[in-house]
Amino acid sequence: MQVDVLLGLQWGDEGKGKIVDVLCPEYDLIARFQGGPNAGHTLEFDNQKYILNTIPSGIFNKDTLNLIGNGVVIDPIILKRELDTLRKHGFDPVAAGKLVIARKAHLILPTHQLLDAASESKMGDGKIGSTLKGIGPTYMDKTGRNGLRVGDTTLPDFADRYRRLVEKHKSILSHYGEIPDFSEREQAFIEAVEFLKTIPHVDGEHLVNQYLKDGKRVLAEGAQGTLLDIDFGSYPFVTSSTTTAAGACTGLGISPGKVGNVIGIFKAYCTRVGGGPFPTELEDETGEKLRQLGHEFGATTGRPRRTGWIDLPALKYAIMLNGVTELVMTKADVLSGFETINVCTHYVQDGQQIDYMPYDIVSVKPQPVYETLPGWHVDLCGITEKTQIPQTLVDYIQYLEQQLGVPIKYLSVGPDRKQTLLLT
Ligand code: 2SA
Ligand code: GDP
Ligand code: MG
Repeated sequence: MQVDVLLGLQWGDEGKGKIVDVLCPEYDLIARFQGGPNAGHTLEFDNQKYILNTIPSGIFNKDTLNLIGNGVVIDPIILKRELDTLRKHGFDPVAAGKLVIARKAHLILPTHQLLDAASESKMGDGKIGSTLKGIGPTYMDKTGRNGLRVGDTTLPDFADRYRRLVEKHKSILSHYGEIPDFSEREQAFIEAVEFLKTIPHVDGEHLVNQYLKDGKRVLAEGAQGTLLDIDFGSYPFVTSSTTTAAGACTGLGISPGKVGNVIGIFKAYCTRVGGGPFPTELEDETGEKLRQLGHEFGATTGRPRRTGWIDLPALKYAIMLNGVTELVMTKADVLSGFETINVCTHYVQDGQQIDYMPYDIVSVKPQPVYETLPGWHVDLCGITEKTQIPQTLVDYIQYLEQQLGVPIKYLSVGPDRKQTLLLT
């Protein structure tokens, strides 16, 4: 058996949570492979909306096990809060034995968040627009070989290790100015670490590989999106993890040969939250209309998302980097309110047409070249059959498939899990 990988092809928030929830009955294990509580994965069913930050999106399916992989960074306080909220809604994945954590996943400390905020406060216009969850500093400690891991929490000297790392952070923070009081958050952290011990810790790499050996089906769940990848995103306006398919290998402990289908998700238009280049951004009434109709506000921070038209050079790049084998298009319903739809087919830079994202995209700002296509003026929210899809949307799908060279397998026409159509 192989691991299928599901990930975002744009700047995140493509609807990964919803689609994992739709697909998870086909899988025995859902494994998150990178990112942390910067992510907000939204799921809707039975008139209820859930936002998951750290917990994989297979959690509502009673037959699926969920693994928080070694590539994820975990804030125990946020994870505890997520589980408390689920419990209030009648779901207790820990009691049900449906949630396990990789011992090798790194921990976000309260001081990582302070470092994140301190770093952003000094960036001026170059601010990344981080979610301030401490993601960057935690991955820095991981690669700097200073980090604390989930498995460390059960060691007798965990308190000493914690203290040593906090002291290091304090000495860095002192260069930024006065260190804010974090005693309350530290207390919450200590309590949440005790709680973390009640969730089974596993060697995730053995678990995933054993599942494959046993012929079980595994889906790796990505967070953020390809254009936020630490290597291939619009650096430095990126997150601090590998958001591409390669991240599933390092973030779970599987070999490249064990990667099966790569399911790439994209919105029928495009959004970005945080700083950085966005060639097709619409900073006008049309952009505002997209934001309002698409409810484009950060699932974790509530920040308004920047909006724009779909960007084919960016999508082609993402498909190449990930080896995407099938596509899912979400939020087609949001475009129902538009007379015509623009598709960016190329950019113009220094008077030349280019069809790729240039290295200096951050400073040079390539101009998008659009093809205008007719819209569909049909409310899609209630459609349940492929045959009900309006012809202009069928044409849009076929146009994208032809441009991108990969079939669109699912079409999502609303936030609810039922609002999903199988196309192929
Ligand atoms: P960070 O916090 O260090 O990872 O931020 C670095 C950049 O990555 C962006 N980023 C995101 N972009 C889209 N969605 C994300 N999750 C939330 C959501 C975002 C929110 O689901 O809506 O609520 O604001 C996410 N997480 C990180 C971030 O904006 C920076 O540009
Ligand atoms: P993720 O981070 O990729 O899981 O996406 P988010 O949950 O951050 O953002 C996607 C938003 O779009 C959420 O509010 C979803 O409920 C919503 N959504 C997902 N698919 C669709 C769709 O096809 N149509 C509409 N209108 N909303 C959708
Ligand atoms: Mg999101």
